[in-house]
Amino acid sequence: MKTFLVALVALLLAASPSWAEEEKVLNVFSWSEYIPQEVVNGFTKETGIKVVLSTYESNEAMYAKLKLLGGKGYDLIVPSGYFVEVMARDGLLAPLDKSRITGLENLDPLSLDQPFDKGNALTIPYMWGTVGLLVNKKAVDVSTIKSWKDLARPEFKGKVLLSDDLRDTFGVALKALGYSINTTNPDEIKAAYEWLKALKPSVRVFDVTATKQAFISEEVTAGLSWNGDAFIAMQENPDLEFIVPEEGLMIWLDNFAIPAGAEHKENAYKFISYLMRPEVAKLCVEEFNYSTPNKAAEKILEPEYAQSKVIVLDPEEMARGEVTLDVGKARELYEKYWEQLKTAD
Ligand code: SPD
Repeated sequence: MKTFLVALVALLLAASPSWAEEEKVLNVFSWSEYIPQEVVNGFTKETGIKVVLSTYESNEAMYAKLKLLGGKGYDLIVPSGYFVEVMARDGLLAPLDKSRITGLENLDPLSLDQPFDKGNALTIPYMWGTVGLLVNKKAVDVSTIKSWKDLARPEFKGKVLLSDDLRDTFGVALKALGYSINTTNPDEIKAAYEWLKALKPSVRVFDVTATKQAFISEEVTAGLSWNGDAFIAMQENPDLEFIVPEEGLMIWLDNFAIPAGAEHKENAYKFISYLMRPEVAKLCVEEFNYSTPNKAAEKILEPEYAQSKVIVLDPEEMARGEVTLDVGKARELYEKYWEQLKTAD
């Protein structure tokens, strides 16, 4: 009888995560160059939870992998807002128990309750940023660069960098043509494809992994850049300038989410809470130079970051910008043209 009771208690403990202490592991699947190693180490030191950090380079790649794994295999992911709805529709995200997360009061209320996740039922904002034009002053008089259309200028022929991020690159073409970056109109999407195809002889590379290096080494002289990469590249090469085109910047918001099949949800809540601390969010900004929705962190940034218009955007520029949103079924059309563009001569 005694043996039976011991076995029963052991079985119940193993079956119920609220009774049993979770295994001290957290499997994080994040964009590369996004969560500082110092932050990961600090979290492990404090909690004893080992973080296994795997990285991806695009929402599309992260989504394809999660779908393949049926929402299992990872405990925390960082989708951009425009992919949250896609993943929620597929049942890939777990509802959040926000009572398990501390520090949410540090977040800018403007970053919460976004259209892609009303009430933050599934996501908590991590970082946000922009896509702008990065140009080398040695190639051109930068005061004459005003528009996304200027990427087609002859001075940049063979030296243009386009992002290997589908929505960012289509966004540029749509903006150049005067359309919304979130259009679902097939004619406008086709026109954007044609615009990009015509630009292709000028394009040196489609890239997201080595963008900074390509600009710093001057392998490219103009192109798209996320603000964080632009900040770092400009520090290394003072001939580079980040330009806000007259059509406005593209804006994205990346968020923490817990996959539906996550096995270490408690650890994920602990990690999110750790990242909500102002001094930790500050480290993230100062290492990767994106913008933070953490208002308490923004207040304690070192002056070189706090005063940078690349990191802390002017409210006017923000208002002129356009946020990348889910385009529903039209995503398939974008993906079809994207494949054609990459393979076109
Ligand atoms: N190095 C991390 C960059 C994260 C960028 N995420 C947003 C992409 C928007 N298309």
